[in-house]
Amino acid sequence: MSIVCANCYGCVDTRRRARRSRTFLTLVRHVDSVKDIIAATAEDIRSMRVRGAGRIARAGANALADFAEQYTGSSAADFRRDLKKAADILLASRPTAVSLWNGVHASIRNVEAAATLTDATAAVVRDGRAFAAASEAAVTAIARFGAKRVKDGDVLLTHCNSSAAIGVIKAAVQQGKDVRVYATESRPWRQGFITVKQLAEAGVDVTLIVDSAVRSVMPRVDRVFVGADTVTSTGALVNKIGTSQVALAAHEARTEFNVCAETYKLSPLTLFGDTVTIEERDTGEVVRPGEVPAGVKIFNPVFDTTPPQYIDNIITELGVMAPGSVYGVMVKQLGEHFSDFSE
Ligand code: RUB
Repeated sequence: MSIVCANCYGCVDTRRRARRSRTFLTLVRHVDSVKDIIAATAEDIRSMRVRGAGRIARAGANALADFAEQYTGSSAADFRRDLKKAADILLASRPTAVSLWNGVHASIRNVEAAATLTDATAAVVRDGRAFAAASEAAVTAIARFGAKRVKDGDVLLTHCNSSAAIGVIKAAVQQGKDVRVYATESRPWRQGFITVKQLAEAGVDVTLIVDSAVRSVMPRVDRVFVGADTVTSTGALVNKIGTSQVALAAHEARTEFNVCAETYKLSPLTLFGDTVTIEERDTGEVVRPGEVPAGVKIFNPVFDTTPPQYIDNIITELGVMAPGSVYGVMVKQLGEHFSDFSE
C-alpha cells in the first residue's frame, strides 16, 4: 500500500514526510492497487497537488518504480504492455515540463532489453529510483554552483516557485551572504506564496510583489534566479507564465538573468523539430464564477517562452553554461540513443 500526498502543493517525498509529521498523516490517502498508483499520481500532477517540474518528474519515476515493484502480472510481455499504458497516463497529466517525459523515459528505457519479467520489473525499480535520486542530487549541485554567483549584499528576484532557484538562494544565505529577495506573486496560482513561506522559514529577507511590479523593482535587483520546465535545443526557456516579462525587464535594466535547470529539463525532442506544448488551464483559476460579465473570454496559458538572448546563464548540475551550449550538452547526453528521438 502506498501513501500519496493529498493536499500539499509540492510534495513528492510523501512517505518520508508522512513519517516525519503526524499532521501530515491525516492528509494522506491510501492507494489500493497497482493501477491506482499510476492514476493517483497522474491526478496529483494534473490537479497540481504535486507541482514544479522537478517534483513531477520524480513523482512519475517513483510511481513507475512502485508500479513495477508491486506488479502481479505473469509475463514480461504483459508487463511491457501495462507499463506502456502507465507511462502514457503519466505523460498525459501535464504537457509542458519535459522533466516528466525525461523521468518516465529514464525509468522504462531498459525494459525492452530485459529477458524475463523479473529482470524487466527490476530494471524499472532500479532506473526509476535512480532517476529520482539523481534529480535530487542535481538540485543540490545547482544550489552550490548558483550560490557562488551571489554576492554579499545582493538583491535577488525569483518568479513562481522553483526548488532549484530557491536552493540557490538558501545556499547563498547559508554561506553567510546578506541577500534580499523579491518574490513575485505568480498569478493565477500564486505559487509565490509558497516561495515567500519557504524563504521566510529559512530566515531570508523576502518581499512579495505582484507580477506587474517586476519592471518597477528591477533597477534595484542584481540577479534574477528562475527555474525551468523545459529548455529547448536553441537554449530558449519554457517556464511559468510571466518569466519572459521578468527576463525582458532584467535585460532592459542590465540585471543578470539566471535559469536554474537540471539537465533533465533539456528537451531532446526539440532537437528534432518538436515544439513545446504550452499548457492552458481552467479559466476558474483566473476568475471566480460571476466575477466578470457572461461572454467575457478568459485565456489562461500557464507557461511562456523566454528567447535565449535574454538569458545570461543556465545553471545545471554539470556546470554553468550559456544558452548556446545547450545543443552540445543534449547531443552528448543522448550519445548512442541520439537517433531514437528523431522519429
Ligand atoms: C512551476 C514552475 C517552476 C518550474 C521549475 O510551475 O514554473 O519554475 O517548474 O520548478 P507549476 P523546479 O507551479 O505550474 O508547476 O525548480 O521546482 O523544478
